[in-house]
Amino acid sequence: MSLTDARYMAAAIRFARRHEGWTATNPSVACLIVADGVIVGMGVTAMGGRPHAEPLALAQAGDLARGATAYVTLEPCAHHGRTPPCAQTLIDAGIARVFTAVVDPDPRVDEKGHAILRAAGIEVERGLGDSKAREVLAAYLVHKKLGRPHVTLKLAISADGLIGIRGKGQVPITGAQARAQTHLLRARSHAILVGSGTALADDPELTCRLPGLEGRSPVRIVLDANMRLHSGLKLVNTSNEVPLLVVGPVNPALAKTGTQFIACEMQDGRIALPELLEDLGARGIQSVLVEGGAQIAKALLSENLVDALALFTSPKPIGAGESVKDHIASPVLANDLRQGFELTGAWQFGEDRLETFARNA
Ligand code: AOF
Ligand code: ZN
Repeated sequence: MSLTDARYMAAAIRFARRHEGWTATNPSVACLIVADGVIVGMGVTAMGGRPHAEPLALAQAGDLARGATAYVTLEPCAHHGRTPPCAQTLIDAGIARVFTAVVDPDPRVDEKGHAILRAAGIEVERGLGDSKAREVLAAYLVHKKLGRPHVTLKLAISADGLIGIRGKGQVPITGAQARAQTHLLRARSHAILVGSGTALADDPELTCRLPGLEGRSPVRIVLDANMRLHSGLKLVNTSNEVPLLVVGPVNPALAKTGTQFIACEMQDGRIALPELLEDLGARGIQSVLVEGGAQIAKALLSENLVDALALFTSPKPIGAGESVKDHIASPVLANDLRQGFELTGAWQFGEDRLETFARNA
């Protein structure tokens, strides 16, 4: 495999990001077909999960697929769904070489896709761009392997290491561009999770309000073991437009507004998070964006349930003039990687910096 192969695979991985979060319960996979140094076909798993990437790319390539090379971010499937297996479709189109990044852990595939290709005399190279491809496939892979959603902890941290001031509600920490990016993270997640403390103190909506993506707001989940939520909250008032799922006892006043409830198991007086995540996984929720507060963040971190971090750091301090006992310190800081996370990306949004981390495997 050459540097050029690595670059085509990198392009395929970037293309796969296009539908990330929007193909459930399928992963967003991309396929590039290259003939004589020219990309002749590009496909990404369609919204909703079908068609798969390979037939879309092959349809673009047409006859040019004969003798060409395919770069696929996930092993082509080996099972008959509504369409024949993608491995077979690649063979039928006359593809000569296939590069794949990640083995598909789906028991219907799991190296069978590779085996079908090899049996037809196709040259197969696995593992090209594996770690980058895994970032795009993270939610699918965690859900398949562990049966629970992939958990991203998102925090907006001030220059003095705080995520809020007790009793002050929503203290603006990051600017408009960073907020827009948060809305995109929401739109790409299957659920947003907060504690009732955050729901009450901040009265947030937790929807995606980016133009054109309003319809992509995922279910909002609030941990409310002590029935503290009330019908004056924006979360409750918008529950007809965007689903609200409360983890805790059924509150009849809220149930009337269309709020849904799931029972929770308790552990030492708190909602048992591993069991909750398992329940969410069983509902097909593959990814959760955790948006507060400090208590839930700490609990998830200490139970090793955080798979990725999205840390927005602002250049502005917020603690000056406030009593130190009201400072809510961030449970993690971007310049402190002792928790076993590695940097996966860094961006600047206006004055704010976003750094993303993935838990070391
Ligand atoms: C591919 N290319 O683009 C994707 C694949 O329900 P089905 O029949 O669509 O199959 C779902 C499975 O297909 C999913 O669990 C995963 O194994 C694979 N996803 N495979 O060849 C694709 N998205
Ligand atoms: Zn397929």
